[in-house]
Amino acid sequence: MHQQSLAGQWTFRQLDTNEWMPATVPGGVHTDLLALGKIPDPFIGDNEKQVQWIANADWEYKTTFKVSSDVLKEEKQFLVCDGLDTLAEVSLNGKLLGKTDNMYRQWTWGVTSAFKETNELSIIFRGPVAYVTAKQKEKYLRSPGESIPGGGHLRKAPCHFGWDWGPMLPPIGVWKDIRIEGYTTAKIVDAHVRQYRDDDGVIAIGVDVKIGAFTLDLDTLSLTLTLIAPDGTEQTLKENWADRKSIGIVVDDPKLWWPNGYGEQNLYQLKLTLETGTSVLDSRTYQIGLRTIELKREPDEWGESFTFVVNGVPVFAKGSDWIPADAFPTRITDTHLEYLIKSAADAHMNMLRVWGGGLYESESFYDLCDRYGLLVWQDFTFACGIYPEDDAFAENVRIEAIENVRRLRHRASLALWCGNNEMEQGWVDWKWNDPQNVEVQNLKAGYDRMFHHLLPAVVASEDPDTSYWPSSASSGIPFSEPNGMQRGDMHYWDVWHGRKPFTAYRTTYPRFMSEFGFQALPPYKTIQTYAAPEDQNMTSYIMEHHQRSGSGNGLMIGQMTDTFRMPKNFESLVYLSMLLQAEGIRYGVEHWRRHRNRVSGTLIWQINDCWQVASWSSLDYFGRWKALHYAAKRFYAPVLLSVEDDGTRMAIHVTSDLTSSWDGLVRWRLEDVAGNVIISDEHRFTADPLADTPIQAFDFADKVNDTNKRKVVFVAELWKGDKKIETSVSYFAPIKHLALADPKLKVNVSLKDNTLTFDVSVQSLAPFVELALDGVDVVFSDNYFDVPAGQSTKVTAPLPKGWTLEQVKKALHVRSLIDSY
Ligand code: BMA
Repeated sequence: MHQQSLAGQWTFRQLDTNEWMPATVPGGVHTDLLALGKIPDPFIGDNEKQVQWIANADWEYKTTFKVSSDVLKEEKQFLVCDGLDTLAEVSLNGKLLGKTDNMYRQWTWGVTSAFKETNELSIIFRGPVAYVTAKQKEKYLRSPGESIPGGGHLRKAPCHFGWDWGPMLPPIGVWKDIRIEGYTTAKIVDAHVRQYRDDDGVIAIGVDVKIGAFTLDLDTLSLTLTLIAPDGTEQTLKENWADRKSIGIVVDDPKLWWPNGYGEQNLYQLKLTLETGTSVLDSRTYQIGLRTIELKREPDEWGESFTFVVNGVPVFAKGSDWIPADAFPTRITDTHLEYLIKSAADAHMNMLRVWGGGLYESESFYDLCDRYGLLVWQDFTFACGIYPEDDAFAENVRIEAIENVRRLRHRASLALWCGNNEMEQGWVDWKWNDPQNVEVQNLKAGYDRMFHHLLPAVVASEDPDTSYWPSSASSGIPFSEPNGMQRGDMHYWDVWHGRKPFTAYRTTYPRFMSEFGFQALPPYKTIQTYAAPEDQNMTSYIMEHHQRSGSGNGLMIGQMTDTFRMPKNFESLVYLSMLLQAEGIRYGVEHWRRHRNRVSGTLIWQINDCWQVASWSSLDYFGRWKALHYAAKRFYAPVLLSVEDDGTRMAIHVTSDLTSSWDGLVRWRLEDVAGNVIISDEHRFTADPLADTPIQAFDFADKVNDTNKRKVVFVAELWKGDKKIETSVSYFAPIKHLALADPKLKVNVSLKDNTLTFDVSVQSLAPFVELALDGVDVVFSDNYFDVPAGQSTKVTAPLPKGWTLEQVKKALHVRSLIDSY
């Protein structure tokens, strides 16, 4: 077989104009126009509004090419488009090959004998907004309020039409690789890699193969399976194709793959080759991990469990929900993806939910999840709206599902297939259902068919080794209490959308919390990229344009004044918004981890952004860590110290995700903000594996009263040997009422082997110490941390490239809570 990529420099024009302009493929109209300086950057200010016409217009992309002799020598040639976004008409040398209507499908056309010396490939793209607007007039489909209506008519990422964190900029273009493939005799049509194990720990890999043959005599075909172990050792097996439809190999000395925090991410490379004699006809490669993943749902005293069990170990899922990392997907580089996924792993996350309003992600994404040990909960790409119910739509989705399940089912990281985002809740809880309306009832029947029959059937036949879940959130029983606490997963939005205080988290005991969140502004450096100085005000037109969740900025301010004092300026407000988010989510996660026998995981809405915006993300569009991401690194630690504070009562807990018991020491003090100790003690303990261990509980009612409660704090420290691992500070009064004094922050910076150490010490309590370097982004080992009176904390960071220690000292900025007012 031979391939020839057609990616690279093309030309494009707005249809029916004569101005052909240079284009990049894969790419899209917006990014091509932007590169030419024809449109302003839609992410800055409100430029988004000026470019709305683009997705209403039609566009044509064109390339001319010669076919390589290697490809031409093959018996058959195919044009393969891995992704066309979305309504495309593809013509080769003036002849229409076909029309497309699904960005998630791969489109292939036989083009044997269609080539000339020089060939012209043209792809016309119809404006997606014009299309859905017309369709919406024919048949109304409910869509999310923050989006261009009618997106559900098109198999295109729902969030492309806008979301409550995303711009309305539907991309258009060739968004994945495009190439000519040539084959002779036969090709591999499908290969299903599966794992088999017996009770003695013997693991075998089996591959079920489907061959597409152009020649009837298949006796000469052979299949070779090569398995390369993590240490590079190879095992090979060659079989005559005529004898078998599958090929299998017993793995010598198997090395298991584990999620982050539970063991190594051992990965095997598997290569499948189809040959005749000595010539290779086709081949495929797969990265796999040896593991079992089971979604355990068993009746218990609270209802039914919802626990991911990996290699027999019940895992508390710690993670986030993932959205597309750029509103223009072809701009996402592998380097940036790795940075984001490594950031997730660095914060001790072990699961990402690829949310249904976005994409089936790229191969690079899943490669990275495999390597960093992040389990993937994969939604099918449907979210928050109503979709057509006709047969043609269902068939389009069926093919899309088969293709994507086949593409991803071998992945070590793949933990779950899920039907959609929040659509069952829509039908049950959000008044979508209207029993009187026949049209609506047909659409509901369409939902039932799609998510309770069609998609589970695809998963059962194409990937029987992975569980299917109908919707997030769901109880697993169709249309029955989809967002309850007895069974299934839960999305909890009473905090934020429902305006409840963070303490409401402690009233919920989900079996698995797959979404909950609170917004923050992005870091000030990021705001500066979209808001001019005169717009840097929370309720300015531009700041509200970069806020898509209703009155979100007001919500942040409301909750901010419950917790903190009025900030003295805009930069302080940005800092407080990030602290508020970090505090709120910490409060929830610590509670749910303390109840890990009942709650089996928490996924924070959301880890990333697709442009610069106020949102629930912990990493902003540029990947900058908000205070929440640093907090996640602490509250998702394998051994968590937490204090359940309730008035004058303080209960110390240690929650462990380790598989063996852990000996440690807790030191605690009741002291004032200046460090005068009222009472202190220490306690040795053994934390049980995979459990919460209550350590000690106190009621300080006799020591803390209305006169001193704004000065007294409870400090708990977690120690292992002579190493202080974590410090937790709890309060008896709202933080805004604390009688803080200037902490006299001192930072000593030193450098060794390209690692900077910041030794932060204080005289009196400094909550939420923030370190920052002017002019450069660095990820510190910790940030936005508390330093109790008289204490010091060491934080490290890599030395920025080309920087000296002196430069770092000059560029360093430090602040703590008292500096915000
Ligand atoms: C959930 C998500 C998203 C949304 C988020 C915040 O509903 O599934 O649709 O962005 O809440 O509102």
